[in-house]
Amino acid sequence: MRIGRQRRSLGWLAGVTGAVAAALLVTNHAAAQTFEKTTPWVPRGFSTFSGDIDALFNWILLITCATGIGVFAFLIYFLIKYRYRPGRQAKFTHGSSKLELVWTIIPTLILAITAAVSQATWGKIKSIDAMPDPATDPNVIEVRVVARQFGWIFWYPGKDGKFGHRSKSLVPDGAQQPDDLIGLDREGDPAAKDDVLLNQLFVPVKRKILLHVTSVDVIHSFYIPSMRVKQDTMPGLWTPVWFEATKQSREVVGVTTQQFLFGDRPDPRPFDVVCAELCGLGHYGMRADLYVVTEEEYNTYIGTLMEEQAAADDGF
Ligand SMILES: [Cu+2]
Repeated sequence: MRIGRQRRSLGWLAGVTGAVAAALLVTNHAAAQTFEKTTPWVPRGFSTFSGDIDALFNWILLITCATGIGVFAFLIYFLIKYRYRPGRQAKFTHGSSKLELVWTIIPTLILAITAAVSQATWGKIKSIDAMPDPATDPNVIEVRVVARQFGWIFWYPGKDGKFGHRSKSLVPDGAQQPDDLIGLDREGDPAAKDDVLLNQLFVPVKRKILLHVTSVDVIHSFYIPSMRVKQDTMPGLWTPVWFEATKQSREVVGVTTQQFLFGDRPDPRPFDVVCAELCGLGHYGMRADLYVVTEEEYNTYIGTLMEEQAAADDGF
């Protein structure tokens, strides 16, 4: 009789948990639809793999929400059921092997499915095979990203396609200029002469962009929310990360009234680049802009900068 009542209560709890989780799933989906997103929790994604990441995000969110609701429902149930009552005696139990099996097998299955699903997405983005290779694919654009307290330097290789040499010994005390901050050897290495250093990232739409990220001081995290790209930047290590934007930033974020960048048309507004690792007092302001532009605009703008840099009189 008592067991029967307990089972019914547990059945109820499981039912309520399932219903709340299902309601969450529907609400999540509806909110996403309303804002034309694949998940309502982060900005809209515009890289080739953002949909995969969001699907994974939604799946993990559903599981963790259902688990959280279930755990709290049980907690409240036990709090009420076993509250203090005069004369009630504690009962010793050896536990239940059946119950232990159930709560071991179910999470194992959930974790195994999550691992299998995320492995497929991970492999598509992070595996060696998935990494774009500029040596075999000339369409890949390679840019280096250097993080520092508190800003970003985007380093383009120049017309020769080669990144110049850099040395710690070329970094003066209190360095402020990008060249100094990364210790670029403009005078000693011909490959460095035409390298272009910017504090904004320009890339053409629908091209594979291979970034190598590093830091000159502490650990930062290079994050482009709209591209679903996030990578820790480690001092002394170049870490590859890539993305391919599916839309120009002007199509998504619009344009400004200025005509500074491309002369004949209004400047696009950029996507955000931020630091996602608490890295010091100025962390909040450690951001940059990502302009995703047409192939032609990219070639004109970056090409001009590279030529200007190559022709620049270095003054020595
Ligand atoms: Cu940072």
